[in-house]
Amino acid sequence: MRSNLRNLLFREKTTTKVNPEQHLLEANRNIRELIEDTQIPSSVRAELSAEFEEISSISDKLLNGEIHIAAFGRVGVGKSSLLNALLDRDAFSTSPLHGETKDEDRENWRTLRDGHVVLIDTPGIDELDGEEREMLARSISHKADITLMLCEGDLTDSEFRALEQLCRSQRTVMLVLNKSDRYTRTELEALLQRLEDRCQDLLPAQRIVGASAAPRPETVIQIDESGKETETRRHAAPDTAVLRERLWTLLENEGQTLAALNAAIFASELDEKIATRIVAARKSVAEKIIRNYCLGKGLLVALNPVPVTDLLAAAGTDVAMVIHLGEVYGFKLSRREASKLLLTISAQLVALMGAYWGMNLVSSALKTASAGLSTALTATAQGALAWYATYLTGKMAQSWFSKGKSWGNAGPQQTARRILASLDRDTLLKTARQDLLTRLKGG
Ligand SMILES: Nc1nc2c(ncn2[C@@H]2O[C@H](COP(=O)(O)OP(=O)(O)O)[C@@H](O)[C@H]2O)c(=O)[nH]1
Ligand SMILES: [Mg+2]
Repeated sequence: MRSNLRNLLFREKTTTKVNPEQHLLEANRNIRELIEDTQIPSSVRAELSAEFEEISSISDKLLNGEIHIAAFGRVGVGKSSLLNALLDRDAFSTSPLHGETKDEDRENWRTLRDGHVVLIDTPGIDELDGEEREMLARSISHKADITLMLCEGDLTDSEFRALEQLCRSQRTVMLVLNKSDRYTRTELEALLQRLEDRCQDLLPAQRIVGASAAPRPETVIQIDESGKETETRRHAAPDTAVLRERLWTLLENEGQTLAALNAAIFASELDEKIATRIVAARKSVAEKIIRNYCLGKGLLVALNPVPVTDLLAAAGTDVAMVIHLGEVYGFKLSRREASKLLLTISAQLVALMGAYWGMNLVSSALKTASAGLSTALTATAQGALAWYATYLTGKMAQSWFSKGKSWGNAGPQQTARRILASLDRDTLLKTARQDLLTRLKGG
């Protein structure tokens, strides 16, 4: 563990119920565990790469003691200008035209005792449609410890919804009424009051502040002794004093606690999300594998005129499929173990579907009798049965692996019944036939 992380763990004392030290430890442990989990096969890792990237970036952020502040809001409300005003330099490009900020952009702001503060600029929310906007809001609130939601007047409906979404994510949000220079003092006070009223269920009043990031130049009229008027334009300095003061107090008092809490919330949300995604990813990879073996075995049976070879080669295919499926669930099976599992599975399937397995054998026998004469159609029908049998075998094996190499409370017989009941046999056989015919016709 790096020393700044250790400092952070033991320095902060809090009176609230949540324990940030605990959260940070937990968050970091969860994050590392997920990254290093060798149980997750590489094919599944590939499907989860975006999530893994997010985890590593938040983990790095924690280790470096970074606190992120992101500006969020409609195009042209002055997000880039406000961050520049905080930085005292023009780091982010601004424009009176729409959509200057295309991607997320970042700059270092200031240094804290045990880390530093990073400012993050984002594209405008109104250039994205509903779903994209929601995704942006979510991804920003994941990464940002403090989100500055900017507006330039009363909130529009979509601004209000975006603010609600941000606040719901349990992170720290400040609402900044920018371009205050455009209002008289009375107007400004009334506007701030209106925002406080509208947002009273979302934000405490001290989290709502006015600012002028890039006020318009002031027109100064001077009258000389002769009574002649001259008009000059005077540069107006940005006013972010209240915002700075509130932000700084927040950072000094709670900065690292916020970062730790944020990481903890992030990690637990991600944990949940990843667990579900891993289950889903394994399922879809397994399904693809099963389908491939179904086709392989179906073709083998359909094309091979010698039934004994059919069966032997087919058994070899099943062993390979079971070993392959095991890998997806993080188990390395020997051929012997795979064969043992296949014996259990086929015993169940034979018991439950005697007729079908019988038919499979009968059609194999038929094929011998009419050696060389079998039409594409009978060959396909036989292949389709082999396809279907492989599918059931694969599903049984998948169920066994997904319960950690066990049949669970249900046992193999119940499992077979459940799988059979959940599948639509006729549709699957039709799929099998089409699958095989496409391949046979295509060469
Ligand atoms: N009057 C006034 N104009 C501002 C203020 N802040 C930004 N602007 C102007 O608003 C326009 C859009 O600013 P920009 O920072 O690019 O907005 P963004 O799209 O939210 O990043 C620019 O022309 C800025 O000069 C302000 O406080 N007062
Ligand atoms: Mg911008």
